[in-house]
Amino acid sequence: MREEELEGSLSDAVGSRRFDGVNPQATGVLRRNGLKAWTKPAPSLYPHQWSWDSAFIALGLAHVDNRRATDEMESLFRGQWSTGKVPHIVFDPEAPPKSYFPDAERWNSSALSDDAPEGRRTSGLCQPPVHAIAVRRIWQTSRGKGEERVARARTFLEGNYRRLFSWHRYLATARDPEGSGLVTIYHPWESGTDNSPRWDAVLERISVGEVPSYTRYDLQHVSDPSHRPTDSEYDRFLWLLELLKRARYDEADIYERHPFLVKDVLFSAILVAANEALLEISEVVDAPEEDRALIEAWIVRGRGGLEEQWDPNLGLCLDRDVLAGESVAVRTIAGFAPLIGGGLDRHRLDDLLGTLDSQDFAGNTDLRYPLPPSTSPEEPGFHPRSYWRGPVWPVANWLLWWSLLRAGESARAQSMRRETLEELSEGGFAEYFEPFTGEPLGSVEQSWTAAIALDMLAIGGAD
Ligand code: 2M8
Repeated sequence: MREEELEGSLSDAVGSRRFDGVNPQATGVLRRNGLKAWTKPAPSLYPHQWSWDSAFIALGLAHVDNRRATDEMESLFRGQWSTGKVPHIVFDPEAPPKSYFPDAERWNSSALSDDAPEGRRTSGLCQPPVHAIAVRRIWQTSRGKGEERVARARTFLEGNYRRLFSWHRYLATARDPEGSGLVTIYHPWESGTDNSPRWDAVLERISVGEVPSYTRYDLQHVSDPSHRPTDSEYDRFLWLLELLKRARYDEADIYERHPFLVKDVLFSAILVAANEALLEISEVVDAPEEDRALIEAWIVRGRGGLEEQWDPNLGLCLDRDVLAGESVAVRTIAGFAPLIGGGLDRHRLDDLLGTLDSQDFAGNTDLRYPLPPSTSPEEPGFHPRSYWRGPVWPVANWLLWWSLLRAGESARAQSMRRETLEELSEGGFAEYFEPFTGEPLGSVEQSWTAAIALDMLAIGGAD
């Protein structure tokens, strides 16, 4: 199904009987996590504004409160750097002290870089660019809701188009000096799948230098430390942060000497899908023809880059370790990147669906629900309770569900939607779930889990 048809089903959004209770509960989670103009990713584990969480939150809010959805995005964009980078965290100066580490002081980005925004404290990294997809959803949900609301949405699009364009241009240039179509990340935090075994080999190669002492606060907010990354992973995360600070967050400097440079296929595929959304937004705001030509070229280049990383043996797309000059052969949900990037021929689509349905992922017979674990249970680095090493993440299900819809795979998409909503009905809006038992793990009341449920419910389907 193409995005326009998907949009058609949005307007008749028939809330399904079976999941009647989910909508008010999800709305309640977003209301409780909401601050004045933006929403915390979780009640206490994440007390600041996170980039891709905010985009998913806006996508969900678009169905229940358009004004809050636009505020969410505008508030995040106030943290944008002059290079176009949208930082992965915008810090809340009013967050309780000692509630999250690394904090604004540790990043120290406004003192170290002239590119950092004025009046806002942010991290120095970025995260996958879901934002244009959310902005398009805000536009779509305003349609048919009266002239005033459409006019307000159009003004919002006009006010934010340049920000989105410069964000995507930053990714296509500073993060892809090779012109490969693939985005280079500098840190596992940029991928959003922080402790995934995708990064193990690269991290292993890095010798950790002296890291100023630190205290982790994240472990206070989960029932068991095994849900979160280990201390040794944190030492590596913090060491990479020290190196980025030494480079004063300067892109050229980082590219020259940083030990973690990886072409992230999931990030890159999200950029392709976001560029499709940006192309539609550019038409609404009547952007210059040269912008549109560039966006179209980024889409073609991005899809080409993903195809280059296809691994026929694993039936997945693989990240590329830039410094080692080789692909990272680990089976994780990131391998479905070409499905998210879209525009596939039948042959490649069938390859991916075969892998999705296999014992490696959603076809694994021991699963509580037929939903893909973040890392394949067949991988040596798999861990069913540890964060991005195996648990099922509803937000990842959303990405695959939405991509299946766009690919015209409606039966599979329906199943992904139904099973995700079943899992949430049973386990609540947890951050992630144990794949074999369905036990909720990580934070409770995770905002993006609630947000994707709202989007799935609004787009509807036969349950
Ligand atoms: C997780 O990442 C943060 C660091 O950015 C953390 O663990 O402290 C990831 O799941 C990331 O994808 C997400 O954006 C963030 C907030 O939900 O939490």
